[in-house]
Amino acid sequence: MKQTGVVSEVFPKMAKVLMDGELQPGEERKKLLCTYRRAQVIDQEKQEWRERSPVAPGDRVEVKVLGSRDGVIEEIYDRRNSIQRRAPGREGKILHTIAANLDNVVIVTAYADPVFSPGLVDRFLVAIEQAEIKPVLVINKLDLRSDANDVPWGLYRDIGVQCFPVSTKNGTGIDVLQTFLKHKVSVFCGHSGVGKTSLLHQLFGSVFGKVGEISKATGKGKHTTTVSLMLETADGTRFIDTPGIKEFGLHNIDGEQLIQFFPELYDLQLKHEPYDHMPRYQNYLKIKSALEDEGR
Ligand SMILES: Nc1nc2c(ncn2[C@@H]2O[C@H](COP(=O)(O)OP(=O)(O)OP(=O)(O)O)[C@@H](O)[C@H]2O)c(=O)[nH]1
Ligand SMILES: [Mg+2]
Repeated sequence: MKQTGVVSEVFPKMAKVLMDGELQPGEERKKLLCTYRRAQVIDQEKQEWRERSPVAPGDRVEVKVLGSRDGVIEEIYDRRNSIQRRAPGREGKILHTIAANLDNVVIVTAYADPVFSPGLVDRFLVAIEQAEIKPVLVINKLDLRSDANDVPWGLYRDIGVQCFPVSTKNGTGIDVLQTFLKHKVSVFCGHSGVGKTSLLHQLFGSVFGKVGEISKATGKGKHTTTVSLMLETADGTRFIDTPGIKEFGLHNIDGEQLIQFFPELYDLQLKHEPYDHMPRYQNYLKIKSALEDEGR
């Protein structure tokens, strides 16, 4: 019997699939632990850019059901969109698809602990722009702010990125974000320790997985979440928690094309107006020179 579903978790050689279907009140969605058809893995090896895994969280798949808990992924449907980076620490052209078929990519940052850093945000924004998805920026740990006029995310708000300052500790801003994400599929990404899992505990309304500490020595998180996980609320809202990432390697883009993905700079360039005074100009230059150093 063939049925369809969505990939919720990916393990080496296996994936968990949430099976489609209307649920009765109180009924749990059927989850199957699936292997892939071998041909899918071999197919991939012929491509110029190979994926680290044949499926990603959010992929729509066709499953041959083998029992009440097991199945085989027989087909992977084309993706509506995806967010991808170069797989870190791997030689060659290997891609890591963070998630697929998304309504929102939520970039999670922290006001402090670890300190708000725009480096990763700009790279994410480029990849989100490339994927034609609307970005969302969450600034968590607002309880650590003593000066209400300090708005380090202001430059993103000013270019039209939807910003949500929140605190999972005192509840600030959680309901507004929850309403915004309702009935949609959203992936939560960012550095380790910014509070992605803590935020999802609040949005999801119950606890799963682990929340980690911040290292006193480095001021960074300790990579507590190790596997991405899709959660579904009773009203059909879907969230994907992901492990914290250190870097976001852009792919499929060279130094010359980069400006197109900084819309506020690109607009000025097209009008032959100067843009080197814009707030993100230095960030743009940094990424451009990094791409050129890689020979792109
Ligand atoms: N002060 C403060 N601390 C918070 C807040 N939200 C989360 N934390 C703390 O931040 C630390 C890291 O939280 P996690 O939810 O594990 O962070 P994460 O982004 O999921 O980290 P990884 O799974 O490693 O990527 C924990 O000690 C949380 O208690 C907040 O709003 N304010
Ligand atoms: Mg986590």
